[in-house]
Amino acid sequence: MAKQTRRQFLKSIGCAVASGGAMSLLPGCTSIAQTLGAEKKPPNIIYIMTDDHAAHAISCYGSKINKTPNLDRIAREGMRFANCFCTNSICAPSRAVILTGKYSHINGVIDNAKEFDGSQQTFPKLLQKAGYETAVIGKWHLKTDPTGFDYWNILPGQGVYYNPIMIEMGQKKKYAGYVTDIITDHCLNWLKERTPDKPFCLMYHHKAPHREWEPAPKYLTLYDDVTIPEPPTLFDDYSNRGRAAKEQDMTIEKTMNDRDVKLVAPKNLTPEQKKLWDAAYEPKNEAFRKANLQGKDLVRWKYQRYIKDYLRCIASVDDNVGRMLDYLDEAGLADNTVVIYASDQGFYLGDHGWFDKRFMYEESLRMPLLVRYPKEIKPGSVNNDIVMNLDFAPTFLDFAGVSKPADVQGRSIRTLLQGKTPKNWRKSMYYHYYEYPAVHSAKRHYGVRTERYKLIHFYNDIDEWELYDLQKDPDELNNIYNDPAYPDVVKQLKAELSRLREEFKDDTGAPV
Ligand SMILES: [Ca+2]
Repeated sequence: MAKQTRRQFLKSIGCAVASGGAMSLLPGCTSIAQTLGAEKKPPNIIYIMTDDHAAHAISCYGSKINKTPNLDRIAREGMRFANCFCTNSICAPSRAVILTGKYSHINGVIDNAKEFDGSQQTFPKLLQKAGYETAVIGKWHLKTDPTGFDYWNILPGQGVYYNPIMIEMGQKKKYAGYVTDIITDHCLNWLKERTPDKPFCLMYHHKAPHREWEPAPKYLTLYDDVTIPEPPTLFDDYSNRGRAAKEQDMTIEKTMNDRDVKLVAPKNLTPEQKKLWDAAYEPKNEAFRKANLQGKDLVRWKYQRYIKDYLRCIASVDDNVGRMLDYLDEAGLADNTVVIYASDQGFYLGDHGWFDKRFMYEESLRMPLLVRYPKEIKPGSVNNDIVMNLDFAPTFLDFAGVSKPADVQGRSIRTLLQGKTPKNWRKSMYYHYYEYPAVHSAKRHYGVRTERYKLIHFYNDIDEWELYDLQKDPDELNNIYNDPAYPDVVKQLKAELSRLREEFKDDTGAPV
């Protein structure tokens, strides 16, 4: 009898069943579990991560440009973190921080070019030792094979949206269809096939909505009949900022190319997909239109092409997260599973005229973080404390009942999830970005963000400081580092920056 069918059958006749001489419990049978003293079984963990999904494209974060009903459901049934930040806003580095609970200069992945040393301590390895069954499915992007997982099935590198190849435990296989659906299919299959009596940790990693933002065939024409609102800083001229903001290479105007705006189709489409693609994007007409646009009109056209595709990709993510949540309900797993939704960092959605991430400015520094765990989290709660991707690993260890190794630098947010912020919770966060010179030319910098202020030091080929008062200037348009009203703030923040660099043992980059 197939596993699932057997389980369904067992469920129909009762919850407990003799298995190998021991009682094994079926999901959803908490009363019997409690009778047997099994209530101490640690919760399951499903960590859902997208790639480059900015919080301001999620409706529970106040998005003005899209709706995400299934992501909103996690917030409605759990907690939304309003101030979760990334320590190094780029793909591979953020993933390495999440796995280790350690800053980039400690885990070794300071930029996308570095390989992750899989022999080091990670939270999945520690969960495995504690009896968890672990899996990672979807985008990995750390160059070396995953370690610490009983099962892995990953995209090679960035992967592709259509008809992707995946590497299952070292074996390459090609799948027909759309990547966001396929990754979810694999996750659901793994959940159905796993060892039922072990707690599990599944890292469910989407490729979407990473560049070049290629939608599922069914969403190719979503938003065709609407104009997406433009961000207020789309035509930022970077006055009152330093060289870093002026000299980057990530504008919609200059950097965004024909592939990004879909005047060039991907190579791996089937003839049928190509037909749908051409019909949706009208390459000849749109190329003609683009050629006849200039200045702000051209930026506006490109922004619409970009943002609609970005949001179309998110529509598929939202649908598939809904499939996952429905499965957890059907399988009776919802009560004893911590469900997390996050992205590896934020993203510029035309803000400051940009796409991409990297900078410590708000749109890419901020990460979405939604957590549902009915046993400990009050539905619909919002937390405003400063938390980081550095905290994810210690949080998962906390839920698993594993004590935090001394070298893990983050802090568990479990008490925050329970609605109790410890008195000594952090009041500032430390950031350090390294990938320069490189694509998009975002200069090296580190900095500190408090509830109200942000101080950034750009170094390497420059030596410039920027200070923002986020209360008065939430869009970060006025660098007040040299403003005569703020020398005390600068002094305090520099002291805090030095303290954080010492706490996190970071002596890389220019001195403060
Ligand atoms: Ca990313």
